[in-house]
Formats: sequence, C-alpha cells, structure tokens
Amino acid sequence: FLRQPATVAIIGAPQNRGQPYIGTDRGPALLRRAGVREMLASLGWRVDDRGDCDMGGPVEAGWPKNAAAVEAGSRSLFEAAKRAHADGCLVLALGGDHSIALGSVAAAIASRPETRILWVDAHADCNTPETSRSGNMHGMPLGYLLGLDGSMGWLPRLDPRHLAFVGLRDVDPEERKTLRRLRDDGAFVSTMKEVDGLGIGGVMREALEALGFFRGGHHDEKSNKNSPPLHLSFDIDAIDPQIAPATGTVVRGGLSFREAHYVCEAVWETGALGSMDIVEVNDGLTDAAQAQETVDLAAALVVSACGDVIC
Ligand code: 6HN
Ligand code: MN
Ligand code: MN
Ligand code: MN
Repeated sequence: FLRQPATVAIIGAPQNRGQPYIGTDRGPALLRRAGVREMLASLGWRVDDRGDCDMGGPVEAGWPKNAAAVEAGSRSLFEAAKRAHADGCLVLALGGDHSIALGSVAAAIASRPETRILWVDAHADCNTPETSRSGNMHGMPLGYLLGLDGSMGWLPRLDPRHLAFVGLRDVDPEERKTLRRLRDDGAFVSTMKEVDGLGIGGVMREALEALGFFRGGHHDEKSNKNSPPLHLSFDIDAIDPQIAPATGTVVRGGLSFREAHYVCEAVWETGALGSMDIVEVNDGLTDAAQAQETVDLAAALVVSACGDVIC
C-alpha cells in the first residue's frame, strides 16, 4: 500500500436507482465542473479521471427497488475501483447515491482486506431488503457488505470491527437493533449526540483510535506507518441541510461546515487514506444557488480529505 499515492483515480458512479429521485446521477458531472480535478492537481496530485461507470438498467418494480440496476452498477464500479487500487492509486468515487458504496467499499476490501471504513452519514445504511421500510437500496449498502443479507455472492465481507460511524441522527427502528449488535461486535458507533458532547475533535479521535489509527492530531509519517488503509464514505446528508440542502434525505441537526471539514482533515492526517466516496448530491431538489452551494461544499470536502491543510 502506497501511503500517499501520487495519483488519484477518479471514477464517476452516476447512480440514481438506489433512491427515488432523478438528479443524483448528475453528481459526477457537477463535481467535475466544480473543479475537483483542478483543485486536486493544485495540491500536487496526478489526476487520472477514468470517466463514468455504467450504472445498470431501467427502473424496475420489485423489492428492493431497482435491485438489478443497483447491483449491476455497483459491480461495474467494483471492477473499475479494483483496477485503480491495483494501479496504486488513491481511489475517488463520485456518486451517485450511496448504493455505489457496494462497489467502492467492496473494491477497497477486496484489494486490501484490512481496510477500515469511516461512514459519515445522517443514516446508518445497514438495512436489508427484510428490514427496509422504503425498499431503497441506498439505505442498504452496509447491510449487504456486513453479510446481513447474503444475496450478493460477489461481495467480500466487511468485519464490523473495521467500521466506524460518524454523524448518525436518522436511524430506523430495525437499524437501531442492528447498530447495537454491530457495536457489540466491535464497530464504532457514534451519533450527533456524541458530536454535541465531545466535539468533533473528540469524536474523530475516538473513531480513528477505534479503527486502529494513531491518536495524535498531527500528521506524522511514522505514526500510522503500518496501519491499514482508510476508506472514507462521505454522504453529503451528514451535513446540516442549512449548509448542504441539495440532497434527497435531509435531516436537521447535522454537521456544521467546519465539523465536516474537520472530519476530512483528520482523515487526511492519518496518512492512511486509500479511497473515498462522495455521495447523494442532487441538484434537482432545490433552487440553483442551493444546489451549487452543496456541490461546492462536496468538492471542497474531497479536497480537504486529499490534503488541503494549511500547515
Ligand atoms: N442514504 N433509512 C432510510 C431507508 O430508506 O432505508 C434512509 C436511507 C438513506 C440512505 O442517505 O444514503
Ligand atoms: Mn448514506
Ligand atoms: Mn482484522
Ligand atoms: Mn444519508
């Protein structure tokens, strides 16, 4: 594993079949237009934009909804992301709805099984077709990855001890039971209550420590030298809707602008970032100015996680 790979591979995953709205499919194009590639290049990255993956078939009835399109889309991202990992790149997946994490997280684990997953989201996304009330697969990627539903045989299994949640505040009743079980099995589970109580600095210190990273605040080449890679899955709805309104499942009481940046800065300072998703941006649900604000914030967070720290 290259600690700080010189190349970031960008893979678009314009998926909207994991949730009910048109618009998340425009995420990759919006993020590119917002200048993600140029900003990463100005940090010193070589940027290898590998274009967009095919996100699968038409809207279908059935349960879960659009199962074939979501699985096919995630598998094509899985293959593209595995190739980028094999090339030694930092792998950046631009969503798309959060169902794409089926592909991106699976690729990270398949490529490097000790990969740790930091899930930053208002939601726990650990439903299964059985527990889900919506049938929307963007609420299920962790359910499948943790093996709570075994129907996607191609998925590698995510060990709950390798998973940490930050930002939770809208969790279904069945998911609450699942979270308690996951916590018993070694997952780090935190909600907005912990952000209130400990501050985001305290939450991130605990989360990264639980995942096995050095607890120092400052990036130090030696500190996480033999640590596993870290995958950051950032759902834009983790952020408060006053700041990031252009997304499909808005929940009040989210991360502030600075808290969201701090999450990304702390991730960068581990020196272990191996891959990242940015998901659930949807410019079709608000006015244009709100959409642009959300897109620009999403782009800025990617850049933060990729090393945009002042000193
Ligand atoms: N996301 N728990 C709800 C569901 O439909 O399963 C919401 C899921 C939201 C998913 O934001 O990525
Ligand atoms: Mn999500
Ligand atoms: Mn392990
Ligand atoms: Mn969410």
